[in-house]
Amino acid sequence: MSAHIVRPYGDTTGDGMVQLSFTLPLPHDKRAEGAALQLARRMGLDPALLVHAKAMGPDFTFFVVYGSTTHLVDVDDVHVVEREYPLLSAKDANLSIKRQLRRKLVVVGACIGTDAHTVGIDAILNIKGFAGEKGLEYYREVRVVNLGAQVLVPDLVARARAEKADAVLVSQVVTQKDAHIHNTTQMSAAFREAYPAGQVPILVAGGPRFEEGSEAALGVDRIFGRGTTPGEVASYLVHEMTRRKAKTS
Ligand code: B12
Repeated sequence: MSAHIVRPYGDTTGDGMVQLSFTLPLPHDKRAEGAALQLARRMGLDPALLVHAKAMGPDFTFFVVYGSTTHLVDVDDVHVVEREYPLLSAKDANLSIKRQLRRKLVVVGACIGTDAHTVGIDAILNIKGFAGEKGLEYYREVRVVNLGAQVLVPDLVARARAEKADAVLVSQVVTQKDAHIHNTTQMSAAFREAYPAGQVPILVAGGPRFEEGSEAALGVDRIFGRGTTPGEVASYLVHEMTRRKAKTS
């Protein structure tokens, strides 16, 4: 096997073992267990072992299946989105903002829609920060307006205008029925409608389950995913601010 072709690993290197969990809309019985194994085999697990099955009410069953996948991954075929801007210290980010804007950079943040998961956006914005890095409130040249949870898009747009926001940061953690996609698309469309072309604030969406590289489809400038740190976001904002300034001057 070439070094660039890999398989998952359980007991022995290359044995292909993976664990998978899912729910079927069937009452828990032998037929449901057979259906779970059939699905696992069709997904490329062979042999597939049913290691857990539990009734979830009278009509559904939750399964855990362990098995060897027949699929391989070619690592040379994996495409990664690389960060295209340098990571700045808080001091350098502040200096750059001061030199270019001669005022504070205004950042408005919120969890939009019905989403009440504020821990992620707070990790980026609150002075306390995340993973040993201080949040944007710590940056002397950044003014943060954190609107908290369950903010409606029209309210976010109105507040962004009132605060003269340079950047709008929204968080979406709940992905049920693609809520994160619908809410973000609705948000970006509302900003494009409310602002003249070329004057829309920097639009940033973040959350653990956004697809990398889906900025264009969502109408935002940048997406940040799992494990993002405040320094990465501050560095991006400075980068994008600089790019926009260069374009207009
Ligand atoms: C804490 C929590 C809650 C708390 C939230 C408290 C709060 N004030 O935030 C409470 C108890 C309220 C809650 C409620 C619910 N929750 Co909840 N919750 C969680 C939990 C356990 C942790 C989330 C978290 O805080 N992570 C830590 C932060 C730091 O990580 P993060 O959000 O990913 O943020 C990082 C990055 O994504 C990124 N980021 C995030 N946002 C942004 C924004 C910007 C601009 C940027 C740059 C970066 C960025 O940076 C952050 C730092 O790296 C997760 C499960 C899990 N382990 O993830 C479930 C989870 C998110 N919840 C879930 C669900 C279903 C719910 C409820 C619907 C449950 C219910 N039936 O009532 C409700 C919904 C409430 C609502 N209206 O939104 C599901 C979502 C499933 C899905 N597919 O959508 C999860 C995944 C649990 C699960 N496995 O089922 N929840």
